[in-house]
Amino acid sequence: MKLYSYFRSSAAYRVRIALNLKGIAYETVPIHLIKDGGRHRQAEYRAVNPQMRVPALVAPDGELLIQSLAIIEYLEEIKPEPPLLPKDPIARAQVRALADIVACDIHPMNNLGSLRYLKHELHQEQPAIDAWYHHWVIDGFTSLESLVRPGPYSFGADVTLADLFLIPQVANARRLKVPLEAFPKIVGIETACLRLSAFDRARPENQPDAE
Ligand SMILES: N[C@@H](CCC(=O)N[C@@H](CS)C(=O)NCC(=O)O)C(=O)O
Repeated sequence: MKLYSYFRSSAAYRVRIALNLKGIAYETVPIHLIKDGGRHRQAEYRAVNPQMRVPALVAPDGELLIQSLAIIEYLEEIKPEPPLLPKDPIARAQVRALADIVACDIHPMNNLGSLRYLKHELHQEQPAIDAWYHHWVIDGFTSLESLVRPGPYSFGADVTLADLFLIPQVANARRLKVPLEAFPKIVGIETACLRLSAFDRARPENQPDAE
């Protein structure tokens, strides 16, 4: 498989963890989100993914898949082991809810395009943009800190979809210097996950395009 990725993209990081956990070999195609005004916005990548975002995955039959959750669900369907969701329907919905807090409520507020809009179209200064970023991470993490199960992972003894979404968001929060002292459970989950090779190999600093 071929993964269009950027080392710092938390959405691509989710997919990298899933590919590693499932033991699926893949080739990284780096798309630099900053250089040349963002290479994801240039015609060559727009022809690949009209949404002009990463990640995008080329499946073995050549079909292109976009959106990290859709890609991860595809990987789960073609390679169910190890499972990323529990068997019980209620538990599955609860795990998905944890992942959705990151995917739907934190990340869209803070992704590159949203922050660029605040800066270039709404003419906000960097301190205001940083405050916006911190606000949405703290808001989401406050909910997650109450909702996660006794560890070591977000939903208990097994790694789930919830961890694939949480750990990349924590990495971004650290990079943007969001204080994490109020979130000891989340930090504990991060420590447990990063001990696993599948998570460690997916980290931004371990990518071929890392700077
Ligand atoms: N919901 C999408 C989000 C994808 C996304 O926003 N990716 C970011 C990098 S983490 C991106 O490509 N941003 C480019 C931009 O906003 O211009 C997913 O889960 O795949």
